[in-house]
Amino acid sequence: MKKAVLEALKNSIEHYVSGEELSQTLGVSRTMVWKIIKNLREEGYIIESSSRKGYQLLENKDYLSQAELELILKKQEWISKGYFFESIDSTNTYGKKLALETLEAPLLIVANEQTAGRGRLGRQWYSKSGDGLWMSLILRPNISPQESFTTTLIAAVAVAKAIRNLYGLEAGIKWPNDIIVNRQKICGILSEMSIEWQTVNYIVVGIGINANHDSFPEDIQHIATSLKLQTGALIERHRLLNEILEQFGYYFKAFTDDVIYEELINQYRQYSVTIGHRVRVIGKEEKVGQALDINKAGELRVQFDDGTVEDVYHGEVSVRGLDYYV
Ligand code: BT5
Repeated sequence: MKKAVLEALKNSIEHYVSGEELSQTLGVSRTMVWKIIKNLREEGYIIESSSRKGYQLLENKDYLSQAELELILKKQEWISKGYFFESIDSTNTYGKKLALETLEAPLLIVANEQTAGRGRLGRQWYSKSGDGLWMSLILRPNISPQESFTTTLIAAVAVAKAIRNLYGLEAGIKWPNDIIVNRQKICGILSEMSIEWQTVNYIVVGIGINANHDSFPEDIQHIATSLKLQTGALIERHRLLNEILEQFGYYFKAFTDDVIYEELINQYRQYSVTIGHRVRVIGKEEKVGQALDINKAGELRVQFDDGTVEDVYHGEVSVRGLDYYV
């Protein structure tokens, strides 16, 4: 019912809808309508009311809620179900738990705050309440573990494209999993998978985007930025979420469609701020060279200064750009 009221308010955004009309079209009492409006306000929606004219939802605000998620999923039919949390430890951790309970997929998890957001290799992900878009998708593509990097490619291209489309910023991809704007990190991606009998059982793709942060903790302030800091405007996270899912849904076909896969990898190359640049590869030893390309498995081809050429696997190394991002 909450979704229906929200939908009705959104359909006549910035115009009043009378309580009478809402109660008649939805078949509930006016008191019930009032209770739902009260509840939506508690979730952060700015709804004006007038005893004569009814209710109106104000545009250009940043909304995230379960009802909002359901409205988005009406448009994103490729996702089976969505879960919204005001606060959670980590959407990826929850995703892994959920993947053990149900075979349904794709599923979407979104949180307003993470209390134990995770990066790769046990690193922390700063996930303050209300400021970011913290989300995970549970996917069950029928692929081998070797093909799993495609999910990270899809997520990276989807986020970079969404940021370019909505805000006109030149979002770039730092191999393998960071999205950067003006040389600073605006988004990180964490893909985790479960393998059984040499096939992928499920993949949880976590995406964290800094949206409305005005500042960051001292230890990351030199590397992190947010969409608000870059655009100077409030970011409507529900719009951003919808655009990312729109792009993700398109490239999700890359698992089964070779043409889309080619398109995906070419788009990744085009957005890459690593390919064509000097890099320091930090594995068992540290080596410096020139990043040449990525291959179909998502490995980075590097020509080291000693003349050797190697395909570097993302799980094993850290890469620092020497003439670009830190
Ligand atoms: C990542 O790891 O960049 C992956 C981050 C994935 C976060 C999402 S949020 C939804 C889902 N649920 C989770 O629990 N995680 C995923 P990595 O490449 O290891 O980078 C981590 C490093 O980035 C840290 O060590 C910090 O230096 C830096 N960092 C931490 N928080 C940041 C932030 N909010 N913005 C920019 N940089 C940050």
